[in-house]
Amino acid sequence: MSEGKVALITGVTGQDGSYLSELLLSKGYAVYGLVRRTSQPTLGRSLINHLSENPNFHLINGDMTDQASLDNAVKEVMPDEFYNLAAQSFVPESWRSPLMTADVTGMGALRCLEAIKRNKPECRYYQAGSSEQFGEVKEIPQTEETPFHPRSPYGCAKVFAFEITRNYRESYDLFACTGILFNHESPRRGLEFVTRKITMMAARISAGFDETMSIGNVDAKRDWGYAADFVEMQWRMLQQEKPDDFVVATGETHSVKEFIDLAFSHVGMILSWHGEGVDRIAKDQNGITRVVTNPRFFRPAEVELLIGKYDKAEAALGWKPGTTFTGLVKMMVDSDVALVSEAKERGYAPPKPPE
Ligand code: NAP
Ligand code: G4F
Repeated sequence: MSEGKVALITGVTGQDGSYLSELLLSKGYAVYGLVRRTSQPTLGRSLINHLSENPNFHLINGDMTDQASLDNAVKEVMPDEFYNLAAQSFVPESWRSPLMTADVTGMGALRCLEAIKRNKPECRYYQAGSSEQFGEVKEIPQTEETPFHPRSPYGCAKVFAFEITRNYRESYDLFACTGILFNHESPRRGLEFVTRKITMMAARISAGFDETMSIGNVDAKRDWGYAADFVEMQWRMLQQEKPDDFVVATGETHSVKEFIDLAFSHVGMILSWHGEGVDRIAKDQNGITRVVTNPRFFRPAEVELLIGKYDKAEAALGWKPGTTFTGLVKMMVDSDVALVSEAKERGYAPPKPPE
């Protein structure tokens, strides 16, 4: 059914881009990934290194901030489907670099839509929306009908991208959809995000590379799913008869503290928590402090609670999440334990989350 289709993916070097490329290649697509030029070869490309020998996988140069490069990419590739996954996607960075975030994450979506409108209007477009659009949530759980109240420049940029995608659908009859995706994680998640930071630090601490982990707000709650499950829904959204927007979530919420407890217990450390606020710490069963709170990781405005309802996705597209919270945490810890032990055996330093 998908045989012979051509897909263009922005953000191909990221977590979702790598899983989506694998999925589309397995369905017989020719996949073109947009990459930005860097002065040095970057390790960031490593998530797609394993695809480089696949004759159906190609890279094309371009940048989300440059309309001409997106126009050229569409003209050259003439895609049947365009997945816009590129973004400045780290929420704290969006307060440090709000204009760049608005440009890449918000205006970038508009540039993609313009490139399609001008060069291949029948191309189907997927926009990577975010549960950060809900921010200070107006109802629990959040659905496609829940009003937005973003809490960061990143969230604001994603709201703009969502609205302009809907507007281009309504104005120009483009087949353009947004998936409002809740947090999704994997062993390929960037080390700066809290889940991967926790799993890598649990692995490093258990192997003796570090003694403690510094953390921010452990009371924040997220609806965490598995990235490989979620990219399946990105593809399904472009296979439906009419374009529409969907929440993609697991329907469960867990705190950062729960994630830490589970990850550390998986490497044999049973934590007990002491103190409040910035004095909060966690000790292991031997009385050694393993987690300390660092105000540096608190945000100017927090999203305290996210939990999504994926009923529409299940009813219309038959999608539901396949991986449990516990399964996800253990998968990520096991992967980082393997990475750390390989580094130890071969005598090099394992990767460390940014401080
Ligand atoms: P990610 O790992 O941070 O990947 C972001 C991608 O965007 C990278 O490939 C990056 O390329 C690319 N990019 C950044 N700036 C660019 C620019 N100026 N021009 C071209 N490419 C640029 O993100 P992810 O977790 O895979 O998420 C994919 C998308 O879903 C993002 O839009 C994110 O905001 C959204 N989202 C993610 C989640 C989640 O929980 N993961 C939830 C909701 C929505 P480089 O390698 O060159 O940096
Ligand atoms: O892992 P996070 O940085 O992800 P966040 O902010 O929820 O954003 C991710 O999910 C969004 C979907 O809702 C995406 F759109 C976005 O691109 C990104 O993928 O933080 C999760 C929570 C926050 O409440 C944060 O305050 O963890 C809390 N946290 C506590 N300590 C920490 C830390 N976050 C990070 N990154 N580092 C900490 O030390």
